[in-house]
Amino acid sequence: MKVWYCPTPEAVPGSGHPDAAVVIDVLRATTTIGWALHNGATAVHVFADLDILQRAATAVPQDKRLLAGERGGRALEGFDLGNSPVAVTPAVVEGKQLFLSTTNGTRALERVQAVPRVFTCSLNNLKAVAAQLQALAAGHVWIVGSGWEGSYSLEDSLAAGALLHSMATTLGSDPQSHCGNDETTAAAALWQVWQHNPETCLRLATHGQRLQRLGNHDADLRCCAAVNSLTVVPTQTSPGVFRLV
Ligand code: 3SL
Repeated sequence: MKVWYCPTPEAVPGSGHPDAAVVIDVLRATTTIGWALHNGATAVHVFADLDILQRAATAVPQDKRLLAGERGGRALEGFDLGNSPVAVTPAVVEGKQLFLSTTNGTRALERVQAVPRVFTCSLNNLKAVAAQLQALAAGHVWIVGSGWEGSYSLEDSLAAGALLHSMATTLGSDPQSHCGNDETTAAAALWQVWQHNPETCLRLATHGQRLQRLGNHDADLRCCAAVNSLTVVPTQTSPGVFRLV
């Protein structure tokens, strides 16, 4: 299995035919998607564009849908939820479809919508995603970081490296043997630096600092840093729609 890490949606190649794409937005979109589905949401629909989200949501009865999202880390006016993984509790999301738009994560998901298999990953579900890729016998995998408005983000690269290590452990192989580009090799090295304290890395990252400036995000940071706290693999079942299959 060869892995190409693209640190931002903009870095995703315009051509190429991977077997699977794994999208990461540790802070916080793919962490929130994982927890929402784990806690009983029936689907998460992702959108870069808010008007399209609003129109699509009207197809689902009001008592069965929740609008969720943020811009710049702040919850959106008129929406039911922001983008906090600790807010998508069973009491809030069970039996509901989420319509989610975030600054970077949902844009990254849109960028790879046409890849045959698309999964979301965070530090919470590394093992589960690695096992899924192994089961697929995927030969060519893109890992896509969400970054921040087109720039590199430390926390997504940390998780990309962690996923590479998890895949190598699952396959019983050397992580370096799976690296398709230098970005993947660098991500793998990052994980070796912070594997014993990923929350420190999340707090150092510029977006971790942004969240801390916006208010108390301790619970979110703790949740986002919890390695393998989930066993779910959010899977794209139709363009822009993620479910557990
Ligand atoms: O950038 C994104 O897509 C978000 O996950 C950012 S935030 O953590 O919700 O502010």
